[in-house]
Amino acid sequence: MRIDRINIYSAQLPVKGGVYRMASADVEALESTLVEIVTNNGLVGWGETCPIGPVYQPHHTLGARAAIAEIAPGLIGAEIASIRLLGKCMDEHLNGHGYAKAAFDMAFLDLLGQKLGVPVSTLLGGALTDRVPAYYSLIVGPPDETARIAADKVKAGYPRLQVKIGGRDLEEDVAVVHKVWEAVGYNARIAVDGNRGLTVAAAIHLDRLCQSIPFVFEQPCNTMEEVATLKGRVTHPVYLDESTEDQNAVLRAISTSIADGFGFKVTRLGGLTRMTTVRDLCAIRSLPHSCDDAWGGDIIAAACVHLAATVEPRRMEGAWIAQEYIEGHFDAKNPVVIRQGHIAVPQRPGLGVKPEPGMFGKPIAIY
Ligand code: 0XW
Ligand code: MG
Repeated sequence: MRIDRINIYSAQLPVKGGVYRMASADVEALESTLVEIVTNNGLVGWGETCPIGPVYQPHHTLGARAAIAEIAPGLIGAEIASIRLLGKCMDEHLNGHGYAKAAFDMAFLDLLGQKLGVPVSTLLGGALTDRVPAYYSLIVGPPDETARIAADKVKAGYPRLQVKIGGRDLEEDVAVVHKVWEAVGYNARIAVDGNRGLTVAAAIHLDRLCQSIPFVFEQPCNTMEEVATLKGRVTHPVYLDESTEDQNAVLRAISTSIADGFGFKVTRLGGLTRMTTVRDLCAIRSLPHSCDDAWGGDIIAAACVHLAATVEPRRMEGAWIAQEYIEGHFDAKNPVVIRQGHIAVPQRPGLGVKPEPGMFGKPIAIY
């Protein structure tokens, strides 16, 4: 089975509700990039990459498309058999740019899964469950309203909440953490996500002013070095998200004990195949982590869920998918959906989702 043609599509994903607000940026609409690989035996595999704007991390839509243009011509004619060989082929055409390579990696696994008749979770080592927990991300907002939404989401079945803070007065951030805790208590686990927006001083103050509330503190400060200085000065466990720029950053964070857990993004780490390495490193040190992506439709959602299914449930912090913030699905027949705060793992061969034919219009590039 060889690669005959690669079609690239663009999909607009406006934010349901108008704006998704984080300390680092407000976003109103995202543009996803879809990779469709057609093989000589007629199989079709899909991949996707969708940075959440140009500021959240050093990724952006046009960057992904430029990287894809470097990589795609070199893949034509390649055999879909060894995922490692295909990864090597991509590296020989472009150094770095894992978030673009991630879309190809998804499509390779989708094709191999279809060829072998197994779901992608099997190719990633095997599912441990057929249903993974999701978590709800509460954007930076007024404390009372945020607490009300938090209570509703826990009632709807979410086992975990992520409360966004940062980019405003410390007083409001402290208030939102207290109000969410009063509203949900032990009925949900809580992560407080600073999205790089707090100074070390602000992070220490927030930690002290919320001392008795059991939450994990996600990416409070901008750099891994700033976060490292929190060790021994804050009482809450500290997780890294944006700082996990690649496998090496994760290795450094684990080996120097900077992080007590992680918010992982599949595309940022370079794709599902590379994620299996950091998943296994985390297993060695009993470190919890999520399996998310920054944004995206059903292709990315399926990728996150397949991976999440292979993580030991006691360390699984949830799969975040953008469903609550986008309208509709790429695959209306077999969508990836959150029900009672959990997501069923697709059981069909490959990723298990297929965008409706023609739904993205004409390709923006063909190789
Ligand atoms: C909640 N997320 C997974 C979605 C947005 O991309 C932000 C991100 C995070 O945890 O920072
Ligand atoms: Mg985060």
